Amino acid sequence: MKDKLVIGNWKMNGNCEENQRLLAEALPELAAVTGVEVVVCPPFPYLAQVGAQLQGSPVSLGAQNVNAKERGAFTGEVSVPMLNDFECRFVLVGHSERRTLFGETDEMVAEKYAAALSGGVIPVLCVGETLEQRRAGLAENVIVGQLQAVASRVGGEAMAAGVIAYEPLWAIGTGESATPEQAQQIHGHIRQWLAGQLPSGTASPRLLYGGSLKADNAPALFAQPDIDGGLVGSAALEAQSFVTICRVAQ
Ligand code: G2H
Repeated sequence: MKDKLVIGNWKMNGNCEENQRLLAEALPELAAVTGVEVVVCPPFPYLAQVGAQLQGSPVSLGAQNVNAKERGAFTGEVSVPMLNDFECRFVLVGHSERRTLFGETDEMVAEKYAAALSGGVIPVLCVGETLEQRRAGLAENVIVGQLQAVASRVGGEAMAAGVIAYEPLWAIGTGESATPEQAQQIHGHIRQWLAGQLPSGTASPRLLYGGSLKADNAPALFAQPDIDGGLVGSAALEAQSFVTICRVAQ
């Protein structure tokens, strides 16, 4: 069985001093966490700083976004080869903030997923429904549509090489996480969909829950059979909260 995976998504937070302090407090404690792969995703300008501080620790570096093109006239964008230069092991693709605030479509997300995979960076595909979609009984359809868009681009089998993060939009940054039952229901559905894509015997990718994941709700969420870890936002900015979440995943 694959290790659990906990990813801290710092979003547009931190500065040189805060990053240094956060990691100085968290890393010694994270060194004692076993059976859990831990990743932090700082903003682009801090990849070098954070990468240097992670040297010799078991924590990996990730990025929050990437452009699907390798190079060229794309002002303000960052490519997969650039992430390789900083030894980013993971990259988030299709986070709901990218989709809703920056107009990323399913097709763009699929291109990013494909580019990351072919460049050797593990894509963490974020999917999730709005509250309106959930109320209309469309949550599962929306999520399968988001997954299908990527599978159509890279082939169903390539879904095994990434990670999937279920983040219901109504739970993101609201302090209101999905209940363990709600999360498990969607995770179970995703697992079933994956089984239809992957050749039998292929290990399923890890399925993370994200959306107001905190030290106090992590135990019940991580106890669900199809939740293999978490994508943590605001709680990843506080060393003890993040360490506790990683410990709970053990
Ligand atoms: C969802 C999550 C991390 P938060 O966006 O990706 O953030 O834990 O603050 O809801």
